[in-house]
Amino acid sequence: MTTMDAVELRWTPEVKRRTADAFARMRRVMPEIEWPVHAPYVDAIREWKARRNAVILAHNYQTPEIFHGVADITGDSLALAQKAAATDADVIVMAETAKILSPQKTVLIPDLEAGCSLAASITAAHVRLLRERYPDAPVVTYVNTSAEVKAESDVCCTSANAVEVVESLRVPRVIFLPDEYLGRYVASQTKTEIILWQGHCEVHERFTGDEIRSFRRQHPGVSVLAHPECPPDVLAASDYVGSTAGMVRHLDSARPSRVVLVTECSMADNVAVQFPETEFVKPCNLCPHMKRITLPKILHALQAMEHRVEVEPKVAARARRAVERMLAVGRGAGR
Ligand code: CIZ
Repeated sequence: MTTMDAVELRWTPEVKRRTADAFARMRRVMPEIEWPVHAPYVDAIREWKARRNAVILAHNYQTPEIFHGVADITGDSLALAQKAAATDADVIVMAETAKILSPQKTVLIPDLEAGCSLAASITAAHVRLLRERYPDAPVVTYVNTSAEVKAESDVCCTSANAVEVVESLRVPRVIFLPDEYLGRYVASQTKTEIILWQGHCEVHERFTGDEIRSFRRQHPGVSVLAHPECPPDVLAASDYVGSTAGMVRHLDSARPSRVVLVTECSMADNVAVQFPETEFVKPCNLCPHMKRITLPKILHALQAMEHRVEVEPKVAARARRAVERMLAVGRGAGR
């Protein structure tokens, strides 16, 4: 890096002024005293994004300073995949699926250790064994998996379109990987037989039905929105079940005065900004992997152009077919 490239990370009146728009968006969820810590990074990242012609993707689970401060594309995995495939930026920060869809682009991940318990629960060899065991059943794979696992699959899905993807295949049974609870939820919504795998999201599997009943006792009138990666007793105790995008749509139409989002903790902070009249009760199960992604690491990724996501071209081509089949199904009913 040349001296001209060096970024001074100081809280100055100019930084305050240049980042005022971002703070205005998140003032409901971030104490003012915290902003001077984040603002110099937000300011520097914005500058480096312009230099690199880069876009930053942020899932609904990223922290508010990333989601509202520096992200260009936000939402659930389906929205991120759709929009990342369409961007004309040269550099995309975050997400292997972006590299699968746009192999010619530079895709950076700010922390190589930012994994996922679902992705870690299954390998390509497992998928091949399942295919041998159930040769008539196509494989539907959640996006939270490795490129190698996607490459062994017929089609991918997200929480928002899992039911629609399964039904689009028009077959009596499918293998559904790797989230057992999402698979059980899909089974409850379709006549297609679902062959399950026992992968779990470490954030969602921790919620219990008792916890939901306790939220209701402590916060009378609370509306409970649960993610389908939660265990069945949690879903049974909830008022609404849906993906993060589905939760936002539900909030928009139902406008509850008090709500608990039974999902990753940052989601409530990110959407609270959009629904100022709603009180958000926060159960706060944090994803330790998502939380490895921080503003200083994003800045470093853009400056050093690392860590570059590489997917072996043959694997990427097969994985791309599965992701594109999902994109062709789209959002369906939008759960
Ligand atoms: O589909 C996704 O993005 C995931 C993993 C959860 C959700 O509901 O957004």
